[in-house]
Formats: sequence, C-alpha cells, structure tokens
Amino acid sequence: MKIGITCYPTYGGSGVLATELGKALADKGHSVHFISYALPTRLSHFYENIYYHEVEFSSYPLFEYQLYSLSLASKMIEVIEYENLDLLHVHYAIPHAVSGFLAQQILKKNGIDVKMITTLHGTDITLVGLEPSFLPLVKFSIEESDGVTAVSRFLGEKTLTNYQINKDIQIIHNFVDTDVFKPVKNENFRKHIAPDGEKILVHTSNFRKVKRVTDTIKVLSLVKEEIPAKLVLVGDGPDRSECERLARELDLQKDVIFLGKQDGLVEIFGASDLFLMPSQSESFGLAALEAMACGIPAITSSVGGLPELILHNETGYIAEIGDIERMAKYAISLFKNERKFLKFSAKSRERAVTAFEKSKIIPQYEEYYEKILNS
Ligand code: GMT
Repeated sequence: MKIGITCYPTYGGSGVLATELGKALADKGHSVHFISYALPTRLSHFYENIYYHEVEFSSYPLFEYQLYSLSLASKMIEVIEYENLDLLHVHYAIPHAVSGFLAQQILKKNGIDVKMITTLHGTDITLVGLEPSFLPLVKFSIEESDGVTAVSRFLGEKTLTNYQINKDIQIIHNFVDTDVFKPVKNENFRKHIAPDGEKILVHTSNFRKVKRVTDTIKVLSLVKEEIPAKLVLVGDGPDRSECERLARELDLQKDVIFLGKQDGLVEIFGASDLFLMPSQSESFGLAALEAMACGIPAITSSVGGLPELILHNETGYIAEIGDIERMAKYAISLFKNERKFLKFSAKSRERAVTAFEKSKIIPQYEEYYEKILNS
C-alpha cells in the first residue's frame, strides 16, 4: 500500500505515534510518505520505504501570517498525484484533516479519488478543537473523513458527545515497540544523577499547561520528606520556566534535573524508578506506556484514557488531578516496599507487551486501511 502520513513533526505524542506507525508500516513493506513542515523527530536515520516531503512556506509581502494549512493542502495534492498514493492518514485533526479534505476535493476534479483517515489524538478534541472558532471545522473534518480512529475509548466517546457527531470511530490504542523500549540498567547515568542511591522519579512531556509538570516537582518535595529522591524532567515547552522557578522556590534546584528534549528515552528510563504523569487531560498517555515497557511503574492522574492503560495497584497508581499528597504517598509506598516495587515493575512490562505491543496494534491499522479502501 502507498500511504501518505501527515503529523506534527515536533516533540509530542501524536507526532511520535504517527512516526512509529509509519516506521512499522514501512517495515512491513508499505511505502510511507511523510508530509510535514519538518522531519518528524523519531525519523532519525534512513529507513527503507520511507519518504519525506517537506511543506514549503511561500512568503509574499501581503501574507502577514504563514498560510500553512493551504501550503500543506498543496503539498498533499502534489504527493498524492505524483506518488499515486492509495490513502492519506492524517494525525491530529487541526489543521491536517481540513487540509486533507481540501486536497481530496481538488483531486476529485482531476478524477483522483483518494481516501482520508483521521486519527484523533487528544487536545485536538478535548481542548483546542472546542474553541468556538475551531469547533465547526473540527466537526466538519471528522464528519467528512472516510475513516476516523481515536487512541482510546475515552477519546472516541468524547468526540461523539462534544461534537454531536454520529459516526463510527475505530478505537486503536497507542502502541510501543517492546524490543526497543525494554528494561535496561543504566548505572552510569543513575550514579551521575543520584550519587547517593536516591530514588529517581521521571517525567517526559512537551511542558504544556495540560501536563501539570509543576505537580511532579511538588510530588518530589513530599517524597523527599521521607525518602531521598531526585526528579528527572525530559522535554521542553511553555511551562519550563515556571517549573524552574518552582524548583528554586522549594530549594530543589539540585534535585530536579532538567534534561531538555532528548532522544535517548530508553537510556533515561534505564536509570529511573518511577514515572509521573499528573496531567489535567490525557487521552492515552503514550509516554507512560513507553516507560512501562521499560519496566517503570507509573503514577498518573485519573483522567481521560489513562485508566485504559494503567492498572491501579498493579502497574502503578491513579489519583485525582492535583492530588499531590496521594501521588507522593503512592510513590513512597512503592519505594519502601522493594517486593511490591518489583512486582509492579514486572507487571508494567507485561502489560505493555501483552496489550500494547506494536505487533498487536499495527495489524489493526492495516485492517482498518483495507476496510476504508474497500468501502
Ligand atoms: O496534546 C495532544 O493532544 C497532542 C498529542 C501530542 O502531540 O502531544 O498528545 C496526545 O496524543 C498522544 C498519542 O496518541 C497520546 O498518548 C496523549 O495522551 C495525547 N495527549 C493528551 O491528550 C494531552
């Protein structure tokens, strides 16, 4: 199959998922054409069957703002026509599904009928998409997509109710490559971060408000009242300065290590004990899944699709949004009981392998592609 994939190329779950999907499909012999404004972060080296088409920005004195959605639609048309694509799969509704729809309509006039599948990832439905100016566009583009998938049951249901849409939405959970994300021991990094054997909490995100990264620092502060611990923060984004300010205010600047954006997540998880995801809203929690595959239990908020991933009291714990005390209590209970911690760690890995391994989820996408192409 020849598939066009459009996603955000930046540090974020939807782009990561789309890129991993493209890589997995290419491994299975499909031709995958990424169409985006930059090379997706996880396309770090050459992969057979993967092609990249960069959206060019046209600058003209009259255009005070970049016309990205239109440039994207133009590039989609060009690639679909030239490469003879069977299918366009867009990730994150805004603006990708709208650009895709436009491309489809224009191609139809040239006698080319290409199907479009939209995968809904999270804030495209739960936050940005609900802004009054975007809502009609999101609703329209979902209704007009030939197929729609959502990354959790929660997100599928939210889409139908929030946008009053009557459509079949296929639920396909996030996945992880458990041959890549696996338990490893990174003693060097552990010693570097925690020279006195402190426990290591870890969080990775794009530091947006919705991630509540400051909560991870507050949790660390409470954990430290009972157990020596450090917090490793991976990623960057608008809330990073606020986090740095809070770490200084709580006198934790030596205990909170800001690594910024990093590719080597497996190595970082290999030196970590516990993953924190205290999000305000989280449609699935791909980063938590990747940590679990590395044998790292996760403590998360109880929002969105997280209960579809985390087995409370088995692979980690779930607490109410903002319940810092409870999250800290859970962390301390795991750190104080080595047997329980090891059990949670093994169960986390097992859950990643049995329920969300790449080889189980990719065929679901392939079957869905076939279904839409034959519809
Ligand atoms: O924030 C988003 O909705 C965008 C997206 C991203 O690019 O960071 O994240 C979402 O997609 C991931 C992959 O499907 C999910 O695992 C994340 O839970 C989801 N993030 C949120 O819902 C906040």
